[in-house]
Amino acid sequence: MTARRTQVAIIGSGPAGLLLGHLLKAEGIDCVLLERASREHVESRIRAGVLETVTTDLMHRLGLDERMNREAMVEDGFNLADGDQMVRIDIKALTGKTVVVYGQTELTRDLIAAAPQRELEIVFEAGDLALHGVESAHPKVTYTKDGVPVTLECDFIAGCDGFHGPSRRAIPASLAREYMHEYPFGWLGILADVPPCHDELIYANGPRGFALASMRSPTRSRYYIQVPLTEKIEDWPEDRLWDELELRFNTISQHGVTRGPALEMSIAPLRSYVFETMHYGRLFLAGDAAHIVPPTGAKGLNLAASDVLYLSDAIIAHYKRKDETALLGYRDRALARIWKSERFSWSLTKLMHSFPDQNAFERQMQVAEMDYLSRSPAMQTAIAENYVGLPV
Ligand code: RFL
Ligand code: PHB
Repeated sequence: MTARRTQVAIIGSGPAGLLLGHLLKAEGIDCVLLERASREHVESRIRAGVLETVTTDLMHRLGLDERMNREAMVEDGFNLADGDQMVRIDIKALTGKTVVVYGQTELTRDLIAAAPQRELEIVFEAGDLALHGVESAHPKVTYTKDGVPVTLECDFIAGCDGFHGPSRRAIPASLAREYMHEYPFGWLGILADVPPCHDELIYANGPRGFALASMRSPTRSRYYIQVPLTEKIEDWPEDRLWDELELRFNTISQHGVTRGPALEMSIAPLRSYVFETMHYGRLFLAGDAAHIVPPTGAKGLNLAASDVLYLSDAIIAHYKRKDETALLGYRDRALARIWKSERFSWSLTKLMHSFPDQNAFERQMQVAEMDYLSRSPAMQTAIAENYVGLPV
């Protein structure tokens, strides 16, 4: 048995944990990241692609933006299509802001690569992790590393361990409230080294369901289509997916779909979820550990970034100024932004997908909303300001 001590034990090395670790370390606060998966696994997960200013600003603040500045694609707008009708949302003209396309995979790699020089310790393959005494002033995390049991004593635990991690379960059910909304479909994604079909993202609805044309670079495309939850990846040979994407995008895109071998294909279910409370004793939750949004609107990673901005501010105030106000206010500050992102992601999901039990009236509501949107600068502005990210 090994015993160790740190100031902040951070569980999970996804974007939330990695950003938090770097932000605390930059202020001289001691922390250790504990990650169940291997470094290779964490660095190869394909997830988010669109970053708001809150996320890119954190990378600038950390001085870890060099590759991002070079490689990220700045997006001035995106498109919402229904059948052959396409509306461009000019986010730059409407809000003065932009978003960037830079994969979560790349962001994660940059944060992991910078850890040794910043003396940020990441323990990969930390097994059997458990939280203890989170309600006390002396919480602990136990885990095993290479078969050796380790006890890590700390002042605070940051639960950044995603939707399936153990942190949330350390909060007594009697003190928490869960809100869950599940959608009757998932997204099947494909990543391929082919040029994107359009210069900006297209979220497309139609009789065959939702599809998204996204990208990672001028030579790498990311596409998704809506699939029933019963479908498996084996049901989708690559050619079947490319045929479907051609049907959806060839008539509305600038360049048409280019086919190529898949680098990755996966299916993700869509859900909306909020766990209130994000704070119990010395445990604070951030990112997907506390909330999930459906990916329509690209909010998940960016919400993890705003949580971490608030939480790091609060922990820094505790250590530097003995000021507890921000720690006590963390939950409410984070939830105010989370609920607004939940609302936006839910409403865009409802507008852009074909629901299996949708009746003719509900379909007409989508048609009317798209028609209104196409003519109303006010509604386009409302969508644009949510898409670029609400103020932090
Ligand atoms: P993560 O990334 O899930 O990281 C949690 C980490 O905790 C580890 N862990 C444990 N570690 C130790 N012990 C345990 N027992 C553990 N259990 C779990 C896990 O291995 C993992 O490394 O959560 P985090 O950091 O909160 O980050 C959240 C984001 O990853 C997520 O919100 C986004 O990927 C969501 N998302 C998108 N967000 C955007 O902002 N823009 C997008 O364009 C976007 N597209 C997407 C998405 C998510 C998708 N999927 C696959 C769900 C597209 C897709 C398809
Ligand atoms: C992506 O490129 O993976 C992506 C983009 C926008 C979304 C979701 C995912 O809304």
